[in-house]
Amino acid sequence: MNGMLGNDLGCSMKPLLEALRGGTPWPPPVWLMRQAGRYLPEYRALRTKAQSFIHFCLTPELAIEATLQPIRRFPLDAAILFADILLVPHALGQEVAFVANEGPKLVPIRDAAALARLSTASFAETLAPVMETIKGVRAELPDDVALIGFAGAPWTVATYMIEGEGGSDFENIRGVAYREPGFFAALLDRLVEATSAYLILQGDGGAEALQLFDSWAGVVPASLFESAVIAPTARIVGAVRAAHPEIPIIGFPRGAGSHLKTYVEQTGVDAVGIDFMTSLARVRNEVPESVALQGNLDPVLLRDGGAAMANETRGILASMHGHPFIFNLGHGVLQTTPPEHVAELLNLVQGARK
Ligand code: 1CP
Repeated sequence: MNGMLGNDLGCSMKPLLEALRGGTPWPPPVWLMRQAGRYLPEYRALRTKAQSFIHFCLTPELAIEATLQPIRRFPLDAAILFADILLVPHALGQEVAFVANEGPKLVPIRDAAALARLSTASFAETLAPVMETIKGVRAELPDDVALIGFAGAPWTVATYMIEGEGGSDFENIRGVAYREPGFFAALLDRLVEATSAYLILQGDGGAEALQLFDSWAGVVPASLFESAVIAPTARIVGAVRAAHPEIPIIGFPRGAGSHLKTYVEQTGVDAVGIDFMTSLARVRNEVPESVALQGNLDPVLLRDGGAAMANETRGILASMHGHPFIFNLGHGVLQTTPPEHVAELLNLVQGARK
């Protein structure tokens, strides 16, 4: 969509949606990946009310509150649904647990028999509370704050499903992807279908933009990037757009590096999240003028605050003025981040000169 349209409608449209539609509101809209979570004391207090992390995500009263906590504290332009990418394997019947201080643990799926045991029979029912959360958040959000829904992209979700945990070296998934292409393609197919259905439900519930997190796109072997990242993402974008043509889709292929341009061209995403290893100014020259860019302050700079954060923030703003842009981090907020640094960052971004 063209930038003029976004600018003309700017006064009535939420700034995040204006940028996602190709407009260039300035100062740019800003939100932060992982803006809810353990760096906030009020989150840590709320978290003690649920016996497990999955229960927490699937209890609308708690998930609504967790989604709204950063919005109450900071003048952000978007809320992101409080949930997790691993709710999809959970809803397909894979055993998923979150172990305190260790992260996710799953009973791994590495062959066709294990894959065949997954089922969509109770998928929509299991995830129905997420739709209640979306409705509840929408009812409470200020008029100019947009609600972003999300899911993990198939490759990234498959890494957890096959490895059985986070923080691995990805040797199992790479081995399986090369050695058993039929099984691997079948797993990605299941995930394309489930993820499309889940995102469509989020759109039905009232999500105003959707982000696909491909956090581990950086470890995909080059010869598999097309089949493991681009094609599944393009299918999801197509399915979601057919159901909800009005909802913009943000892709975040973290670590995609030299594949980024192809990713944008071939998946059809409306916007792309840029990691902190990649130069925004360079990507700006490579992608169509209508594709919004989102990113890419190093979360370490937010943790540390001060002059280094201010300098880098000014550089990012200078390089993106005049292009559809959403200020964000290059990955999620670190747990050790002092909340005051978020306020400091928002002051810098929102004080940017017109
Ligand atoms: O006990 C706790 O509080 C658990 C910590 C936690 C939180 C707060 C996890 C476990 N997930 C979440 C919420 C979450 N996860 C959100 C909503 C909050 C927000 O963004 O404000 C979102 C968008 C996610 C997405 C997510 N989960 C991603 C993609 C983003 C990224 O960081 O790359 C990934 C990879 C996960 C898996 C996951 N869930 C939780 C952990 C500790 C992990 C990562 C494990 C690993 O490093 O491999």
